[in-house]
Amino acid sequence: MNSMLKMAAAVAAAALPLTAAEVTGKVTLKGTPPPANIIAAVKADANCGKVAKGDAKTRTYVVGADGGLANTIVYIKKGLEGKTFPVPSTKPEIDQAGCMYQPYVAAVMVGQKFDVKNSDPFMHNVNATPKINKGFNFAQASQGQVNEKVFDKAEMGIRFACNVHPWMIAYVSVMENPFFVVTDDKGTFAIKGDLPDGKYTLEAFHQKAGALTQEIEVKGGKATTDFAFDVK
Ligand SMILES: [Cu+2]
Repeated sequence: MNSMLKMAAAVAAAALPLTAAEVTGKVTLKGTPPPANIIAAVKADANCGKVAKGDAKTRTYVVGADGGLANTIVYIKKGLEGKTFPVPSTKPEIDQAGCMYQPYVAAVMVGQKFDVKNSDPFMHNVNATPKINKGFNFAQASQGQVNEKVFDKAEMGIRFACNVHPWMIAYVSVMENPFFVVTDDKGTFAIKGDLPDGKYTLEAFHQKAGALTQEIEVKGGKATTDFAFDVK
């Protein structure tokens, strides 16, 4: 191979990850949601009261100053049928800290392991009640205890609850492909990965506000779109 051909081959190889894509945008909530409630039971509880940091509040709608809606899962819902993708190498953590689940909303891919942790120096109980997947219900008696879990079927909004502290709730969604993300506290999202150019249905899913879909086209690895939910 002459040097020009070698160079051309090297350039082609370097350009190979052409599918590295980014789907970005913002999720907002129109109108004014009901205010978050202070969960007085946290401070009133003999154990929780010792570890609570500030006032624990309900998280039905977590909205930023400009209407940005947090805790919304944005993901590619259609357009990838028949394709398989590797499970993300990251291992999300669902923590119990200050008698609240952190985060309130999480998403994992089918087959992606995640940790359930107890950061508090007393017992919590983790009761996951899926409709499609297999549920589990176990105690985490000691501080720092970690249990690894995995779901093997796609399912949105699996409820996690603690039977010791009834206000402790979290929602975990199990996604079919790795192209998903949970909006941050400004409502923004950026789905990154080896997503081929093409047309897709993008869905924004919020545990209370519901789901909205948009047709998008990823071109040159880029697409951007916004979602606006009504208060429900
Ligand atoms: Cu608990």
